[in-house]
Amino acid sequence: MKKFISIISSMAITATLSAAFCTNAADANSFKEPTFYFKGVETDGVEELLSGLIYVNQKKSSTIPAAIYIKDEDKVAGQVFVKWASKNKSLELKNITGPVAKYGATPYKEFTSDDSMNLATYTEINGMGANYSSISSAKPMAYTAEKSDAYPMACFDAVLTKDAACGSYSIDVINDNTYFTSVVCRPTGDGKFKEVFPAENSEALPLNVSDRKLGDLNDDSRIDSNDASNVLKAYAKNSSNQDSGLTAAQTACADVNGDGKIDSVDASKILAYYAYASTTKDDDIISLNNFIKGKK
Ligand SMILES: [Ca+2]
Ligand SMILES: [Ca+2]
Repeated sequence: MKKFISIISSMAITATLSAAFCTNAADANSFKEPTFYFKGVETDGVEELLSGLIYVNQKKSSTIPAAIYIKDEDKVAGQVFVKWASKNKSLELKNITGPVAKYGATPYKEFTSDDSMNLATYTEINGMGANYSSISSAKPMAYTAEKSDAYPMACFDAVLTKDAACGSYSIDVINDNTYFTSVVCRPTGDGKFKEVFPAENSEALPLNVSDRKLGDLNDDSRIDSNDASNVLKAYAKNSSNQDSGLTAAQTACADVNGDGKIDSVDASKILAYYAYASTTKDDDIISLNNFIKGKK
């Protein structure tokens, strides 16, 4: 009889454990998948527009400092393998470093120096990779600050070659063959883990490259109603399925808020800026981009 009771109670324990496991498994499936994104760093000739798009005036600069970040709201990452590339060979990825020297720390406490994660450059695909892999990863890596993206995972330069054409470029998180991006997650803490491949949900870094100032479509060094009217003409043509009539350099500089569209919003921003600049002392005039971003 004693033995019977003992079997019953062990069955009850088993039932309780499997119920607990099911709850955890459901949580594991409902977590927010980690994603990656980039930020460009502003320098002379390199501007981050309102949308996050990077505008490059290639007369002033051909080097765009950039960094890649992980967004991991559920704190599930035990190991991170991220790879990114520029498909256009006229935008070369170079000079990868960890974030410590530039930003003071890494996203994860387990990594304290720029040598403590694996960083790689893959010239054959014009790509790069960072690997945060803790040897004992029975639990998620701990953040250095409050959020996973308080510090970048890696820093690098995107460099335009001398013959780079004006136009749109992009740096993408990739998941091709051996160049895979994955995050090994440990959401339950019970030794079970899950691997996800967040390349498709991650945000690319779009860049527009031109040989002139943002918004200066006719390249006369002034941003005024002529530029606004050129934007409106292009918008009207695009709306009726005609060629915009703009060159690649003009197209790149016409999308002044960087949302991927050339439309009346861009024209009205240019006109508002023209009005502002006409009534402001020369020394006090801020850039069109800062004006659009509301910095005064
Ligand atoms: Ca102009
Ligand atoms: Ca726009």
